[in-house]
Amino acid sequence: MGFISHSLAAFLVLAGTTPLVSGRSLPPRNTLVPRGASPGFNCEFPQNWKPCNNDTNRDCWVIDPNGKRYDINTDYERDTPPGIERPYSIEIDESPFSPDGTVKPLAKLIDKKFPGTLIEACWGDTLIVNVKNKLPDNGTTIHWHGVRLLGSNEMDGVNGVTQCPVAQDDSFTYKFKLTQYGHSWYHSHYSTQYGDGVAGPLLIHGPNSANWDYEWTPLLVSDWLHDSAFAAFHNELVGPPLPMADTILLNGTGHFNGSGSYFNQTFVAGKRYLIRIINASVGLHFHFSIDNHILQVISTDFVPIKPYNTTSLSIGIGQRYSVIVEAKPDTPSSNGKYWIRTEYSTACNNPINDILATNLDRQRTGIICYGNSTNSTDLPTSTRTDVAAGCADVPTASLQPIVPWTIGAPQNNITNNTYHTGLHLGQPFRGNVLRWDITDTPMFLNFSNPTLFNTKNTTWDPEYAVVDYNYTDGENGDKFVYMVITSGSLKGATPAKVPAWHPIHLHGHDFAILAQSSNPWDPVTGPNSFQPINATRRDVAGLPNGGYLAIAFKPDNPGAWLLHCHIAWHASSGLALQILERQNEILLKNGPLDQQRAGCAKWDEWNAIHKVDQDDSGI
Ligand SMILES: *[C@@H]1O[C@H](CO)[C@@H](O)[C@H](O)[C@H]1NC(C)=O
Ligand SMILES: *[C@@H]1O[C@H](CO)[C@@H](O)[C@H](O)[C@H]1NC(C)=O
Ligand SMILES: *[C@@H]1O[C@H](CO)[C@@H](O)[C@H](O)[C@H]1NC(C)=O
Ligand SMILES: *[C@@H]1O[C@H](CO)[C@@H](O)[C@H](O)[C@H]1NC(C)=O
Ligand SMILES: *[C@@H]1O[C@H](CO)[C@@H](O)[C@H](O)[C@H]1NC(C)=O
Ligand SMILES: *[C@@H]1O[C@H](CO)[C@@H](O)[C@H](O)[C@H]1NC(C)=O
Ligand SMILES: *[C@@H]1O[C@H](CO)[C@@H](O)[C@H](O)[C@H]1NC(C)=O
Ligand SMILES: *[C@@H]1O[C@H](CO)[C@@H](O)[C@H](O)[C@H]1NC(C)=O
Ligand SMILES: *[C@@H]1O[C@H](CO)[C@@H](O)[C@H](O)[C@H]1NC(C)=O
Ligand SMILES: *[C@@H]1O[C@H](CO)[C@@H](O)[C@H](O)[C@H]1NC(C)=O
Ligand SMILES: *[C@@H]1O[C@H](CO)[C@@H](O)[C@H](O)[C@H]1NC(C)=O
Ligand SMILES: *[C@@H]1O[C@H](CO)[C@@H](O)[C@H](O)[C@H]1NC(C)=O
Ligand SMILES: [Cu+2]
Repeated sequence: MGFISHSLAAFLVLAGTTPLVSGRSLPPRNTLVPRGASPGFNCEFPQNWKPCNNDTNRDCWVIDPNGKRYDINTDYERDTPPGIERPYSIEIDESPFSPDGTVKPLAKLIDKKFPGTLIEACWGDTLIVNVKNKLPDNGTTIHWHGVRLLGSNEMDGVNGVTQCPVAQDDSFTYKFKLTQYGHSWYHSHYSTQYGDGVAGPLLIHGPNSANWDYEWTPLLVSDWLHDSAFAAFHNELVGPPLPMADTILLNGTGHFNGSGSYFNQTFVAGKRYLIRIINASVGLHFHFSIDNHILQVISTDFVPIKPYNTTSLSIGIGQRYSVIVEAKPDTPSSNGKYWIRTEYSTACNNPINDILATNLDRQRTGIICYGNSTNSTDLPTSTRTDVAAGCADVPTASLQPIVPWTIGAPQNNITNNTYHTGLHLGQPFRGNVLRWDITDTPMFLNFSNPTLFNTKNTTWDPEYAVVDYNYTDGENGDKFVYMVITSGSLKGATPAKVPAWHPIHLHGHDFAILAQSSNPWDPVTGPNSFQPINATRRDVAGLPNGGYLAIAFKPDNPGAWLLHCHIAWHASSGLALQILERQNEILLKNGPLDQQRAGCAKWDEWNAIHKVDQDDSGI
């Protein structure tokens, strides 16, 4: 494993140099080479723009010729620095893979790797990613988790909503501007396919709210199944037993039954490391910690926050955190090695009859080595730090955005926009099985008929779970809509739905968390619990078991946007809806969908022969 942070020369700012870009002649531009960037990568700015990010000023990014700063205090929803186009090309293929020493026969990989190729860009750049499908038995799509895609709903990568699945040997080119910075991941939205390996890290360089010396590339923490996720999903419908993870991977490395290996990295005494964590699981909620080290948390999803310190982080599926970890000042005691722990919450994910659950040692996935301890094969002798327990997100009080939203009263009627998630006992749906839902009809999409082909509709197939959000964000872009999502049904109402913990993810927007409560929702008193001031803002938040989650977002992005549980089994079962935002404006902004139409023709042709067996929502 490469020690990226150490192998690169000191941080560089090259003013006024002409970058060598083959086939393009550019005027001289300023460049900034992020310390942990891949070899040859740099951020580019127009001449006369001055990069200002360095070891002692991580909060600054670039200063324009008039002296205007683009920094951690910039409202990036209004101001983005100019960037360049970043072309990438990735290929999705199926092959046996054994990241933990045991072969998974039907692994589906991006560029033959898991995690897939790091896609790296800078704040303000435009990403252009060509995705080729080489899978023998599946279609595919790529979704850009948490990316705003302002005005680019058709690039969201959701089959049945924004496009058809990409057929075998066909490709699709995603193109969109990056107005946010930080890290995330990209993954397939074709049923449970990302659980078989179709996921990779996304890094958008930009400022940070605290200083650090070295940065690591983003780390996917993921559950891993040796069986195919498609087979495992069948258990979600007909189980118990429900789908079960065999092991946990940290940056694609894990161990199982005595084989496999540990992720490892070195720390130099006294240095500060920026570590970027992503929960890329299909079913597990993690508690991340490093024995005897403090995590200084500086971002929630794509949103920079006021730094706060903790000994462990509770991370729901789809959530991301950036943390700065300061290495101990001198050669440490123990044997110079410390465990990185990625323990999963049994409280969030029961019942799991998993040998993982009985053994916390199995949930240690990484090692930090100090100094010459790198040269020994000994395992760490460090002991467990104070690690969070139970099933809950990090309390919102700890997660205060650097640039808060000012959230006024809702323009919608909350009663009309309250949704009850759950499983209707005694009410089987498609396949004569119980399914999770949020609109009383479990989602079930037709791969061949994406919502974006139906934007003239006035009525909708209930299985598309479309909810109409024909609201505006107002002249100043500061008007909000609220949504209340409950776990189980309304207080006292029948028939009851089975409640559970669900990490709720919204596409195309960040949302503010107005309330996140384990009390049952009460429509009369519930709104009194809303706390809109400096509210935590992100794109995934946990819905407490039996409680409610209230969110606010700006309806500023016309399109059809999923809101779904990020437990892949639940989303596939049906726990999803589509927010149809400003229907009249969708196609006007997005153009004729030529690429989608050509892709659908290829898909229909392929599927006419292969006839995929769709037993899930499709997402
Ligand atoms: C460190 O990681 C590398 C790459 O995964 C692996 O080859 C090596 O065995 C690991 N070392 C230890 C001590 O686990
Ligand atoms: C870092 O940037 C600040 C402000 O731009 C500047 O004053 C300082 O000299 C720079 N430090 C280094 C080490 O380049
Ligand atoms: C996807 O591929 C797997 C094999 O890897 C197959 O079992 C499954 O039926 C396929 N599903 C769909 C919906 O294409
Ligand atoms: C994660 O794995 C990738 C691929 O093996 C490697 O390039 C990267 O350096 C690793 N990240 C860290 C922080 O070790
Ligand atoms: C938080 O942790 C950082 C990094 O370890 C440290 O520099 C800082 O002093 C800590 N802050 C508080 C308030 O403990
Ligand atoms: C590890 O061992 C190698 C080869 O023996 C040596 O060159 C290197 O300096 C050692 N590293 C440390 C950190 O002691
Ligand atoms: C590391 O260095 C210390 C002090 O120089 C020495 O006592 C120890 O044996 C070394 N450990 C390894 C694994 O080389
Ligand atoms: C909100 O909608 C509900 C249900 O349609 C209705 O009973 C209620 O009067 C509405 N409230 C307001 C303030 O319009
Ligand atoms: C939503 O609330 C408004 C009034 O607040 C009401 O006129 C409308 O009929 C409600 N819509 C639904 C779908 O209940
Ligand atoms: C759109 O409306 C048409 C005509 O009513 C209907 O056949 C079709 O199913 C609708 N599309 C969706 C996705 O609901
Ligand atoms: C949405 O609202 C606008 C006015 O804000 C109205 O002109 C338009 O007809 C509405 N569209 C739908 C589909 O209801
Ligand atoms: C909200 O955040 C702003 C900006 O950081 C800060 O000035 C203000 O004191 C905070 N207000 C509350 C109530 O925390
Ligand atoms: Cu769920």
